[in-house]
Amino acid sequence: MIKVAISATGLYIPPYTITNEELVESFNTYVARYNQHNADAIAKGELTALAESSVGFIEQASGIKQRYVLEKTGILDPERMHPIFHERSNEELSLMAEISVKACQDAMNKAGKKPEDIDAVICSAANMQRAYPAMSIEIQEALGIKGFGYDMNVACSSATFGIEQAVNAVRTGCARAVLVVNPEITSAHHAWRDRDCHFIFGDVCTAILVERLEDAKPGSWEVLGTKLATVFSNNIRNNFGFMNRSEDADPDARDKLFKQEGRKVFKEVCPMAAEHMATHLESLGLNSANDVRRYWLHQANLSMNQLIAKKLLGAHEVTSDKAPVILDEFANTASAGSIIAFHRHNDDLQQGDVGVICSFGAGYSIGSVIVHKI
Ligand code: CO8
Repeated sequence: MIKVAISATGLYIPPYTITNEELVESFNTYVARYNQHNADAIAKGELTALAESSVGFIEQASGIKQRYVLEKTGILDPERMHPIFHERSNEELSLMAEISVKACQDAMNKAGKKPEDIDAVICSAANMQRAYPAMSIEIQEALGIKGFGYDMNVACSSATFGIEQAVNAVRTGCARAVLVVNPEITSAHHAWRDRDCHFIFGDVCTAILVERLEDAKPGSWEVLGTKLATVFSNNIRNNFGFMNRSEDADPDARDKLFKQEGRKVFKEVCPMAAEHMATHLESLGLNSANDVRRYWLHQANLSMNQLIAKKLLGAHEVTSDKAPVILDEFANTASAGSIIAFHRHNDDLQQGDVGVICSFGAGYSIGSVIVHKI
């Protein structure tokens, strides 16, 4: 079997930030207007008054301080509360492909690779902009890459699941090098009017270049193993889909956007993720507390990551050196979170160091990638 490495990652950061203060001000204006508009019905007990959000709650409950977005005026407009994107013609590059190309070019430049060195593109994200043609094929064409492309979606675990497919393609000789790209335009399918979750998400795009170890530069990361797991759960769900029209469903109903039981997710996913990584490490003869230099974890909630890392390390405290945090700056970026953590925090490690990239989220789905610096 051919040995495989992650030789570079790329990151595209959208142009706008929304701070918690800006978000809460807009949300609370929406709440005040709603309550005023419905004052009679609320007084009669026919409707429940909406409650305000608060910056203090958001930071204490999640660790998120701001998020990047591709468009901010529509999100912050209390009459709209979702981004304004202009429909593009079929002749123009789609928005999802545009940000993907930028992240892929960043990864290719870092690895010193040209389009002719790459044989496949996997576009793996929590939502696709359209049904077909596959986003990956448009990205492949825009980058000038030959070979093949396909799309996949495993929500927050899309990137790690995509890495496993890329690793297998290179390992078995199907491709010399594969780009995995994760365009996460979460702002377009987020429930910005829901107090329980309006602060959670941000937009971003990450890319990962997977290639033969023998072709990778020193400083790349050999993939020692990948492990995927899924267990069905309705606790994170979005019912938007192509059947909605034929079901005569309301396209604006609350269940057609991201929805979650945050507490249940927290309680159920933390032990599953810790157990998953510990077992995966053990299968390679590695110990989760002593042999791992760094954990690049999915970025949904700061306390969640601290709890998982404490279990793995058997420690009372977890430093950002052991489990770096990027969600304060980016919020939850679905599948891209653990890849941003890896992208931002792997250069300082030494040859021989072992690390784990791990995602966990809707499905439930968990994916871990154990790597070793060459
Ligand atoms: N402001 C002020 N107070 C609030 C707010 C708010 N915004 N929201 C809730 N509260 C109040 C509640 O009313 C409650 O009050 P009371 O105690 O009086 O009833 C109190 O705060 C506590 O509420 P919660 O129990 O809901 O708060 P938690 O401490 O559990 O924190 C979190 C909520 C932050 C959501 C937390 O549960 C969490 O992060 N859980 C993990 C979630 C997670 O990991 N989800 C993964 C989803 S991501 C994924 O899989 C990708 C999906 C695809 C991408 C979709 C893109 C759009």
